[in-house]
Amino acid sequence: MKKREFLKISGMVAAGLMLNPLSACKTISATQKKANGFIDSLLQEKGELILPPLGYDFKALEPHIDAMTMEIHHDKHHAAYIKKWNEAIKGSTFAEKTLAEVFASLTTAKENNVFRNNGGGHYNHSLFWSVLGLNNGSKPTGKLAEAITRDFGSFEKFAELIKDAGLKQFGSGWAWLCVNADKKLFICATPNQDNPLMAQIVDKEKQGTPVFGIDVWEHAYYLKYVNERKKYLEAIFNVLDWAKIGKRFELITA
Ligand code: MN3
Repeated sequence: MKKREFLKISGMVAAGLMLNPLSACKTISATQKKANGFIDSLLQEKGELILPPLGYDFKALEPHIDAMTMEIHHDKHHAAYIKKWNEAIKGSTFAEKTLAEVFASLTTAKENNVFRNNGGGHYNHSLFWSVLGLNNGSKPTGKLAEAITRDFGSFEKFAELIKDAGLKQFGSGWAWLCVNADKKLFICATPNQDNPLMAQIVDKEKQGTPVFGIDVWEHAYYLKYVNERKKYLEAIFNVLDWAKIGKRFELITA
C-alpha cells in the first residue's frame, strides 16, 4: 500500500472509531466521547490493526521530547507492533476477540507472547500518544485534581511516586496511573508491554484501568537523554496534557 493511501485509510479508521458509540459507556456525553478520542473504542478493535495517526506534529513536544524520537517511536516502533500482531492474528484463537477480551484472556503461556507483546505495544502506545501535549506548567484540575489529592495527598507527591515507579522499573516497561474497581487511583509499573488490563498476567494489586502510562523503554528517550531516564521522566511532566487526562479520568470513572 502506498503511504498516501495508508494515511488516508488510517485517518478514516481513526475517524470511524471516534464515531463509534462506546457500548459500555452509554451514559457518557457526546462531548466526553469526542474529547477522549479513539482510545476507549480502541479496546473494541478486533482482528487486524491499523496504526492510528499520532494526531499532532512530531515536533509538537519540543524541546522536551524531540521530533526524531517521536517519529521513530510512532512510525517504526508502534508500526512494528502492529505488523507483528497482524502477522499472528489471522486464524488464531484471538482473531474474533476484542482487544479488551484478548487482554483479559492472555496468560503467561509462551504461545500468548506475540499477542501479549504486540497487543500491549499497540494499546499502551495509543494511550500514550493520546495524553501528550505541551502543558505550559499546568496541573490537573477538577475531579482528577480532587482524586489525586484524596489518594496521594498532593500533586507533588503523586508526581514523585509515578516518576519513582518509572525510574525503578528494571529494564523496559511502563509506569501507570490507574483506577481500581473502587475508582481509587493507584500507581504501578509493568515490564515490557504488559499493562494493568492483563488480569491473568499482572499481580492483583496492579490490575485496573489505566488513566495514562509513561513509556520507560530506552527508545522513548535515548536520542535526547541517553541513559538518563530520570531527566526524561522530569521532561515528560512538561508534556502531560492534564485537560486530556482529566477528561479520560472522568470517562473511566463515570
Ligand atoms: Mn515505546
